[in-house]
Amino acid sequence: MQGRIIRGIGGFYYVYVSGKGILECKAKGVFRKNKLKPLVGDFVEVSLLSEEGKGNIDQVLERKNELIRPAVANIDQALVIFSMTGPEPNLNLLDRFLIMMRQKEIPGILVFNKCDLVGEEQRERLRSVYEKSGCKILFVSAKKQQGIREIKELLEKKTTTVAGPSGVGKSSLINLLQSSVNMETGSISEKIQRGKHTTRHAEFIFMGEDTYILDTPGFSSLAVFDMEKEELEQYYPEFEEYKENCRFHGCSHTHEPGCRIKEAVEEGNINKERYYNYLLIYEELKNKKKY
Ligand SMILES: Nc1nc2c(ncn2[C@@H]2O[C@H](COP(=O)(O)OP(=O)(O)OP(=O)(O)O)[C@@H](O)[C@H]2O)c(=O)[nH]1
Ligand SMILES: [Mg+2]
Ligand SMILES: [Zn+2]
Repeated sequence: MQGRIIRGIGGFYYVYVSGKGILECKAKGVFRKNKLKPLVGDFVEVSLLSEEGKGNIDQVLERKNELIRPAVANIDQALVIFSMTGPEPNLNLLDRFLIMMRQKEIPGILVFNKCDLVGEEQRERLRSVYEKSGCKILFVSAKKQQGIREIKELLEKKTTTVAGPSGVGKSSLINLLQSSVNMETGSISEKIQRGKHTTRHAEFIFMGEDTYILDTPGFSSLAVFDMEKEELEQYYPEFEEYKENCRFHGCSHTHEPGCRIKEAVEEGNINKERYYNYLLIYEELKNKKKY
C-alpha cells in the first residue's frame, strides 16, 4: 500500500493513504533497506498493523528532490518568505535560500510579507535588489490580506513548501490561503498569553485536488553548501550575460583585473548587495574544511 508522509513528530510518521485516511506509522527496518530517514513529503510503501489506524513504513520510494532545511521531499516549488520588517530581511540569508533552491532545481518564488508596516521606497529597494535574480517577487501582507490571491494562483496542482526565517508570517499566510485550517501563529498565542507559536515541524496542508502547501519551521542560518566555490557563480542569473567576457578564464569575480562582473556592479547593472553577498559566500566556500 502506498501513501505520503504528511507530518512527522517524535518518531511517528503520519501517512496519508488514499481511501484509508491517515495512518500513524513507525519506520522499522526502513533505514536498513535504503538508508533513508523518511521526510515529510516522501511517498512510502506501508503495511497495516493489527491495531487500527497504525502502520509501518516499509520503504521510502525514490525522491524527486529533498531539502535539509526545511526537511521536506518531493517539492514542486518553494515560497521563500521574508518580512519587510519585524524581522528585517537578512539578504545574505535570503540569497542562501535562493542558491539552495536553484541547486536543488526547485523553482523559488520570493515573497515579502508585512508590507503593511513599510512604505513604497522600501518595497522598491528590495525590488531593485532582486529584479534580475531570476525569481518571481511578490509583496504581500497577511495582516491586510493583500496579495493572497496571487499566491493562491501559483499553488494550483503543485506541492509547495514555504521556507524562511522565524516570525516572518509563513503560518499566517498559510492560514489565509486555506481558511479551514488554523495553524498556530504568533498572533493567536499573543491573545492567549502563552508565548510565541513557532512552527516546530514540517506539515502538509491540503488545499485542493493535488494541491498542497507545507508549513515549515523558520531558521536563521544556512551554512555553507555542498558545492565548490567555482560553482557559486552559476546560481546568480544576473552574472550570466557578463561572465564570459571576464579577462581571465576561470575568473572568480572577486579580485581579478578585467572582471566584467565587477564592472557591471560599478555600472549599476548588477546589484551591489547581491554582489557583496556573493563575495561573502564565496569566501565561506573557500574556507570550508575539506573532508
Ligand atoms: N504587521 C504584520 N504582522 C504580521 C503579518 N503576518 C504575520 N504577522 C505577525 O508576525 C508574527 C509571526 O507570524 P507567524 O505566522 O507565526 O510566523 P512564522 O513565519 O510562521 O514563524 P515560525 O513558525 O516561527 O517560523 C505574528 O505575530 C503575526 O501576527 C503581516 O502581514 N503584517
Ligand atoms: Mg510558523
Ligand atoms: Zn570575473
